[in-house]
Amino acid sequence: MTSSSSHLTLKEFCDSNYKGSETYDGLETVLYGIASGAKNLESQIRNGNLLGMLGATGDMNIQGEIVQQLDAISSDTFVQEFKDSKQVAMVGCEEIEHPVTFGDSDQHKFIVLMDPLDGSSNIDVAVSIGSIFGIWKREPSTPLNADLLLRPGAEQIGAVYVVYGSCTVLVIATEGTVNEFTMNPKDGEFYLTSANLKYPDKTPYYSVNDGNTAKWIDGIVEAVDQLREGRSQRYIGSLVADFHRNIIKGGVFLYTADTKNTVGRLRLMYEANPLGYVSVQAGGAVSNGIENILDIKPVELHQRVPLIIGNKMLVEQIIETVKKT
Ligand code: P6P
Repeated sequence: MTSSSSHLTLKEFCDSNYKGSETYDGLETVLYGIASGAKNLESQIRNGNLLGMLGATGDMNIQGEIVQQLDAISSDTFVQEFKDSKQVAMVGCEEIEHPVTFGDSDQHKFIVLMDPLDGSSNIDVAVSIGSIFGIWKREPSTPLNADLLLRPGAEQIGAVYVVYGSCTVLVIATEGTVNEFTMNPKDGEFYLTSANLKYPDKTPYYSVNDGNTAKWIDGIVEAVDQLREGRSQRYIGSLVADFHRNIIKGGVFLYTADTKNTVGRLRLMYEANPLGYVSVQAGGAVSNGIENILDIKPVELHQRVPLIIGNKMLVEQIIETVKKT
């Protein structure tokens, strides 16, 4: 059995991959902040039941959703980590209506868009949830305004997600490479467990909420019927966990527009863009059914988008089927 000592730590990985890089200079501090926040949250999630931290706060967020206690805690945790990093100029967050700004010095080189806790409906039933981050660069002296947040996903320089599941994994994507780290509960350190992740050719799973069938357009009904042939349906209800299973085992996730969610349910800036960036760096694809989501010019921080993401062959198959129907 390999011990943690046989795996690179997150710091060792960052030292060997980002040191001396102009693009990634300072990124390691942002990543350490995400890892620190994830370690903190992991403990609160696992003990939430015992500490009375489950359930709602009674507040409503900008999405019109009831805010769970752990939603608020996760948002506060990562906002503080990014402020303390002194590398992040501005954060856009699912739980916060307006952008949070930290500083406009030349050192504040990054912009982060985040869903601090994805899968809220699963928090109090002991099912996997996660955190999602998209990272863009800020050139020195660029003014901190909404336009600085509203850039296409293709301009990201990195993306990160965390899954608080049977173990806690932190996955980092930068240009051309996706790397998975796993937290050792004994020392709270993240160790490299899968280097250069790529989607497998096999696609045993498809992930969709079948309960929406009556609301789909005909093309999607046909496309999902095709996916059913020779595959198993897996739907966790936490996008980030479904996404991680698909990138490891092979498959596709779709949450398209329907008669109720006419522009889709999931959010462009801090769900589709970061995970879309990871998907593409792992050899996959991401689409709204018409175009590559990473090419969309955003107009609003909390805008929603139809999402088809995963194995490239399956994403393209779904798009072609919809076009023909
Ligand atoms: P539904 C969780 O609330 C979330 O934003 C995603 O993580 C998840 O994939 C989706 O919504 C689930 O939505 O309508 O199937 O419950």
